Amino acid sequence: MRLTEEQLRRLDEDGFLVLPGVFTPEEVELLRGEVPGMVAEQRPENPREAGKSTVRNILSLHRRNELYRRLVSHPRMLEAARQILGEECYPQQVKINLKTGFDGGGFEWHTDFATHHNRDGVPKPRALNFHIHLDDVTEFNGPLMFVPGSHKREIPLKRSVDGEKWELWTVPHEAVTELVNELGMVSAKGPRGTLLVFGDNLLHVSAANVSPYPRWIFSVIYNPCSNPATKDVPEMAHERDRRPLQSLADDCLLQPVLPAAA
Ligand SMILES: O=C(O)CCC(=O)C(=O)O
Repeated sequence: MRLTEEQLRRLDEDGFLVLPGVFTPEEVELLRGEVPGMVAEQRPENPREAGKSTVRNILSLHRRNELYRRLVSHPRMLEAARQILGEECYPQQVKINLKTGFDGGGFEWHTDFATHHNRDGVPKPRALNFHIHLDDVTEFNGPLMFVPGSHKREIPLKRSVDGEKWELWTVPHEAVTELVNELGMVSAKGPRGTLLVFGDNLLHVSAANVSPYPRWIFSVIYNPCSNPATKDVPEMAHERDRRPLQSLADDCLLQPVLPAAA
């Protein structure tokens, strides 16, 4: 998928895009069908909500599941990422944030680059976050909220922890207040199949899910091959295979998944 000039202009100006209907109901159903089996697995790539047994996110999906391996190379995301970046990229991190009804915690105010740089040693804020709504995301189940234009500002940081133990660099509330007063906030709502694209320096947040409804969002972070991590972090946090991704066919999710050869 190629973005229009207008979409590229909005991404540059606002720092994000919300594109409904990029993935079809049939594709989303297939992707959703793979989730319960992965959530049930007991493995370090399924970190829990702080102090709870509820799984917060499921990571390294492209290494665990054939459909998600295809999804990271889907042309509706990968070609748009290459168009924006102007170069080849690798999937830095691949996950679903489950934000389970009643139990799913929020994500503090942050920019992704702060963590990518300080924790992973990524040199430049060039990575792009592509999200797909696997549930209808409404005002009730904890949508992401963006501060448009914040990616062009200098933002102070502090080190904190997300979920059980993940390092997350957040933004002090005084700085958030100033930026939100000036630039406002946009809530990234949209039905299943909506695609969000946002850059590494965009200030964002999401609240806890106090509704009964889950809020599954798939996320792949595409980082240019010329901008790899320089620190040694677990593979589920930052992919070690930094070879360029190759696009698959547009109908790749609809093709049968054959049983692995014995
Ligand atoms: O899933 C969420 O609510 C937040 C995700 C997020 O902050 C991120 O992907 O950087």
